[in-house]
Amino acid sequence: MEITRIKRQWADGKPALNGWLGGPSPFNAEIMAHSGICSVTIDMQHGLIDFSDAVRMLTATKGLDVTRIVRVPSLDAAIIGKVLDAGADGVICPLVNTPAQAADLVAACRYPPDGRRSYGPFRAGLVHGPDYFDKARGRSLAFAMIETAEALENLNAIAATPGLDALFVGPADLSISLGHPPGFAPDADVVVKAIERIAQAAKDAGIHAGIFTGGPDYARTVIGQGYTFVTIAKDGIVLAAGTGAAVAAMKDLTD
Ligand code: 3PY
Ligand code: MG
Repeated sequence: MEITRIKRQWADGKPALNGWLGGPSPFNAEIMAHSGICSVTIDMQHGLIDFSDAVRMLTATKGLDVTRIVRVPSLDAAIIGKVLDAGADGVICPLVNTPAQAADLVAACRYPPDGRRSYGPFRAGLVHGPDYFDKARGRSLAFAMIETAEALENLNAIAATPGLDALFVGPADLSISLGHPPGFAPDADVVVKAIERIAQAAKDAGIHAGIFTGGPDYARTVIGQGYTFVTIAKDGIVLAAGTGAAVAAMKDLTD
């Protein structure tokens, strides 16, 4: 699998569906990776996941045709390098607010001369092959999260960052930054317009636009706006909803 599944979807002109993992569970990662989803994102920012958990989650999905992304806790070249060395196919970086930060993100993801990533692909070299150095540029995806009013002011300059693959919207942070309650299917006009603008800015810059959604309904709306990487399921939400529905279906016997 030299070309990641996300890139194959994109090459076919189709959106990539992403599953989100916040729990530190290799087995849940494996279950999600078997679901037919195109990619999984291991969330080290708000998830309960540290680096050792992330490594175990990456190894649990080995050999499956699913792209493995890690959302790092912050814009920090050290952790970005570590998750790529551990075999991640890409990085989502929160709170990228300026073109300088976007350039730092790309630099952390790319080996010289394209960036400043240090060489030492301990596990990536094992699973992606001894020619990983040559393949890394084609494999590793860099997503810059647009989730503040400041990022919106700098939107076109961020999108134009050489080497950046995609913008990724955090609708909850974007909403609160614009003065509205957090949510994963925002309906405040200013937020809706901003989300449309972000898709357009990505398109104008020739890169992709991704977003976290609460589920398929809103995902369809944003795909219609041009989003090509769409989180449609999250471990905690799916588990709670599925269990809650089963409990509700038994209510006549239990209440
Ligand atoms: C947000 O909505 O702010 C996010 O970061 C989603 O993960
Ligand atoms: Mg956020």
